[in-house]
Amino acid sequence: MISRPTTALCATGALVALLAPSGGLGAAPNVYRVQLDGDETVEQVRIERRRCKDTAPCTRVAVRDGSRRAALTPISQRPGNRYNWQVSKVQFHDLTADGQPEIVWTLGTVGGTGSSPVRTGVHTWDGKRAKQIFEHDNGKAAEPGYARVTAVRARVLEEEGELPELELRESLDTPKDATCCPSAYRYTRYRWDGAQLALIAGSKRIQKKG
Ligand SMILES: [Ca+2]
Repeated sequence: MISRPTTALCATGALVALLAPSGGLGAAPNVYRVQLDGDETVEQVRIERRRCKDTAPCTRVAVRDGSRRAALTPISQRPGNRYNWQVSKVQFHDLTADGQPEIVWTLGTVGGTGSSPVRTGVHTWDGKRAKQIFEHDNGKAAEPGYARVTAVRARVLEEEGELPELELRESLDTPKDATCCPSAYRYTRYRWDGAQLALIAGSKRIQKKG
């Protein structure tokens, strides 16, 4: 069982820091140069801005590999919601243990609050096409005793000799809680099973805040 980030996680973080993102979208970089498939060409993972009627930018994650381009994430939340997405975080971790990193992304709602939709996903890129191996939407099935699920944080736990694990932390609110300050967190962990990042049996735990 992995309970905390290790030295290996630090090494991965250093790799991403060397990718020298350029440009800017507010404070966030809009282009990461990263080797995703192991061939000679280094890919670009871009946070692309798209037209929308919101006052803040609507953005998506896309890959450029030579002449190939692929959008990984949507702009609109329709048909489920009338809102639009904004990329809030992009991370690179080798979750499938094939020696090449995957793209771990988190989307927030444009102009959203703490209770607005958040989506977390993971894509692989093999040089020809993207394949989504994980998706999670917040707001699903609050535990008994809690009214709602709000914020989500994703991080990757790595340990020498083990498959990395994607850990999600969701906020569990009671009716009295402001969305800033949940009463508890729900943790779940996911691991590559050869086809997708699957929920690790028994990994769910509820941690009440003291
Ligand atoms: Ca490449």
